[in-house]
Amino acid sequence: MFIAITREVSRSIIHCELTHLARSPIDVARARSQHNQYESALKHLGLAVLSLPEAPALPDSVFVEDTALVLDECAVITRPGADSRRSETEDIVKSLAPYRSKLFHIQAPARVDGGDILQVGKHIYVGLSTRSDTNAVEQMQDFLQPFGYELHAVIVTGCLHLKSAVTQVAEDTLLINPVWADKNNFIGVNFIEVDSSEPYAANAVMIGETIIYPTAFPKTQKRLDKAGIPMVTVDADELAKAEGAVTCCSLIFRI
Ligand code: CIR
Repeated sequence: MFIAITREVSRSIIHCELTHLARSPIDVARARSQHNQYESALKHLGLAVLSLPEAPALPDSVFVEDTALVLDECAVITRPGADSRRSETEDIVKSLAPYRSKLFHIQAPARVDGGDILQVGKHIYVGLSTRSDTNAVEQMQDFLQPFGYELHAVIVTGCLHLKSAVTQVAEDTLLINPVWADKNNFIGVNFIEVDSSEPYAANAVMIGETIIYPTAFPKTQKRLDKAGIPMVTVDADELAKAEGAVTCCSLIFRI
């Protein structure tokens, strides 16, 4: 059985961090409604959803993915790259404690956001972005090597996180924007490229054989349909104004 940890959209999301996007007004009620739709999609796909209460003082706290990497054997609590997001991990540590007895913590001054961590089987790819650094990759390598994981640093350019550029959409297939991350980094996989007019289209949440995918990218969606990837679509454009995509809004793991 799988569980998804989510967190209600903060009323202060209008003060979110932005790196590659210009600030535009965010309708909190609409963002919450889209977030509910996302949680419903998770439940529809058979996940238990542990929905944490809103954190009014933490604008970006809906993006729980950035706070941890949860594997079958253990979890790594990140040290988010943006100062304003550091304390988001506190409630996540408490929420994960019942599910994982072994929690590793990234130590300062290393920084890493979960959005930069892509697990494909025993390969763990970590984006070197404005939020994540090689020190964090080295720490994760030390934590996770004993469990048989292999860490790979991947240079990311033009977007916030590695998972803005590439995510897994089938056991052996990655959805990628090759302008933001080089395909040569990834071992033993096939690729579906995003339509070049939809650069933000590479972010999908894979649950079993199905993906949760935003409605905003019809051309790339056609490519996924053609490849036979089953999907549930959600509207996520209000959350996208905060530079968040669909993977960002949950921490999914086996219980
Ligand atoms: C930030 O800049 O940190 C947030 N506004 C967006 C984080 C999105 N998270 C993700 O892609 N994993």
